[in-house]
Amino acid sequence: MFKTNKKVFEERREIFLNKLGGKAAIIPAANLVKHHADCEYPFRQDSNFWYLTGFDEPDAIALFLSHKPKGERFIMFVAPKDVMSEVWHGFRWGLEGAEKEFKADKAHSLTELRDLLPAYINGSDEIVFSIGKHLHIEKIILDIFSKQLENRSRLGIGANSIKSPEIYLNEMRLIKSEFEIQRMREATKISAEAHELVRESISTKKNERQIQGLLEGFFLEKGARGPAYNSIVASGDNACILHYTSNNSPLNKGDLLLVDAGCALTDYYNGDITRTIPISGKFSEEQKIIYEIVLNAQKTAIKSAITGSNSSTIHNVALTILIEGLKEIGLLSGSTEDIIKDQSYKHLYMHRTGHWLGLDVHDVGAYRMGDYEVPLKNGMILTVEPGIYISDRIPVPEGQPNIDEKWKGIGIRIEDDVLVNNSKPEVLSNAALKEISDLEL
Ligand SMILES: [Mn+2]
Repeated sequence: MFKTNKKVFEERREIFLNKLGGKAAIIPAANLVKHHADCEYPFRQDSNFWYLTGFDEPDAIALFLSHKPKGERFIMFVAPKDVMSEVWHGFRWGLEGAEKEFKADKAHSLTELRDLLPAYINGSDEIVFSIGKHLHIEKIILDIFSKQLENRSRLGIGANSIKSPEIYLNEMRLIKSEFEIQRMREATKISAEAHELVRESISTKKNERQIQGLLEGFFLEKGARGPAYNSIVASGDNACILHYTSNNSPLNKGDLLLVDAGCALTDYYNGDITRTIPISGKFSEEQKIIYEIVLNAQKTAIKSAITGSNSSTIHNVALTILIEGLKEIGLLSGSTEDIIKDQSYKHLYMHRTGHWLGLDVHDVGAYRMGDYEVPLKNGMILTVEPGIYISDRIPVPEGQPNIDEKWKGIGIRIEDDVLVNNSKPEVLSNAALKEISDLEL
């Protein structure tokens, strides 16, 4: 029964309705997903639905009717109150709660959707609905749309297309409001503290799973909903598997431990932090050399996360430093320009340097459109996460040096969450230390 700041959601709906300008939007909540037999995964609300309603129940449908007069524009279809269902599955707000607490202009039972939807949508210029994502109600909406198309040729009214709500919502969600920035500070603070706890406790832990337990237990203890994504706890060579989540290997003293983990708050704002630390409390010579290259790339890339810059610039800043560092120790050869052009670094660095962060871990919003790079603006939050992964899984590209055994099994990534703020990027996750002197005992 999560209550939240109603004003925030009201303001967002107002902006969204203005953007819709005559269109009718249908935004469905998430559904429960089966884990096995009759057990479900923990419920995770749809981010767009949450962003506009703050309503945390499955299956609901929200309508945004910008073609209707004020007071008839925000309609919710929800599960009605039901004593027996609530005894089994928990509290529901019901129709009255949807109107009183969540400020719906009108709430209906979900069972009425099919009958009432056509009249609500009638008179709008266009229907706004995400095709392919909500198959359980897509047929109802397509039926209404095709009837309207038929009528349109006779009556001259009715929707003439279906548009994606992402056009409007991605743009809104990409820039974080003051309220959202506060929530992101909280999510990144708890996430950063969890990484500190891992470093402080590592000498008492014997395997990756215990580290995962420590992290995720800490998230819950601090009142978060849980991990924002499957925590990656990867020791030694496991760190070269980018999305390693088995987390079941023993911790060996001479290895590094890469932890990529963050919490999700009860209102779904996420942290996303990676730290790589020596399990024994001391880097080997080779580990330290690679770590210094990645750290230098990461810190320099963060400095370029300023207003007017863009995500490709940040990536290229990091990439150039990684390549030059790898050239110096004989793991790459040739001109940096050619290496970038031929992508002959990709056996050592195979991902981009960051992504937007917010209600989704890989948050919504374009990075570029064709050749146009989306410029960074104040209030955007992104991760900066370069890495180097040395293994023999990917063949060395022609013309590049073979990898000496002494480097193999080193996987390092350093990731922070950065708020764009004029020329002074703010590292939200800076409570998680990353200097070599901080990581060594
Ligand atoms: Mn990330």
